[in-house]
Amino acid sequence: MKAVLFDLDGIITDTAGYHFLAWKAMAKKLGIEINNEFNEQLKGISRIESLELILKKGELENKFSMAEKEELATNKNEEYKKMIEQMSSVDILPGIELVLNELKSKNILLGLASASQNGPFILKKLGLIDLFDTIVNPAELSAGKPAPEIFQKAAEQLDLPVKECVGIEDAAAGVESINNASMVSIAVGDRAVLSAADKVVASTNQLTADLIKKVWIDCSETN
Ligand code: B16
Ligand code: MG
Repeated sequence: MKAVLFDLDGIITDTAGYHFLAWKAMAKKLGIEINNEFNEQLKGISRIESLELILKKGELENKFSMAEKEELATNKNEEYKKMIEQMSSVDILPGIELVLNELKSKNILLGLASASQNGPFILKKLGLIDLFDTIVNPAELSAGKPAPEIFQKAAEQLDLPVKECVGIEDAAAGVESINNASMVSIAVGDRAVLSAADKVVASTNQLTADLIKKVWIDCSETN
């Protein structure tokens, strides 16, 4: 194992609540109500795909031009950015700073494979950006999660074969993306939702360098 590729939202920090508040306010202006349960579907997918789902819920999917949709998405992002401006290292999820440093001390490369275009901004706010060897720019991808491209791109940017990497995710679409890239996958969250992963743990503080390496070894032996 030469690298570990991390998802951001739901693994390194929890921005889902802020995304939800910003989308909820935008949806309300259009007369669409969204709840927490609906928000689950927005995890891991891109900004524009999230907007499409919200418009579909309000049966407004054919009411806006592409330029108008871009404007709605940009407005949501401006609201979201005001919310995440306050983030700091206290917003790092349990055990994450420890495991990043542990992996780093073992000379394992670290990559960010997040659908969020705010990824570098958030990593700076959390004080973690210097630990990362590479960050995939999601704006350059032709297909988001569950397509394998984002995890393949992270491996490519590190000049490593996918077999030397482990991907870590909290969303079903993200686990599918890792698996589609033929990488070892570790998921954090509900086993029922994330059963496609090679290993599922309940909380980020169960992610240790030893556990990640063990999952990689076990999977490499069986393949
Ligand atoms: P932005 P991840 C994803 O991040 C979020 O889970 C998802 O809800 C969001 O729509 C997406 O980033 C895009 O975010 O609007 O900031 O570009 O889980 O892939 O780290
Ligand atoms: Mg996520």
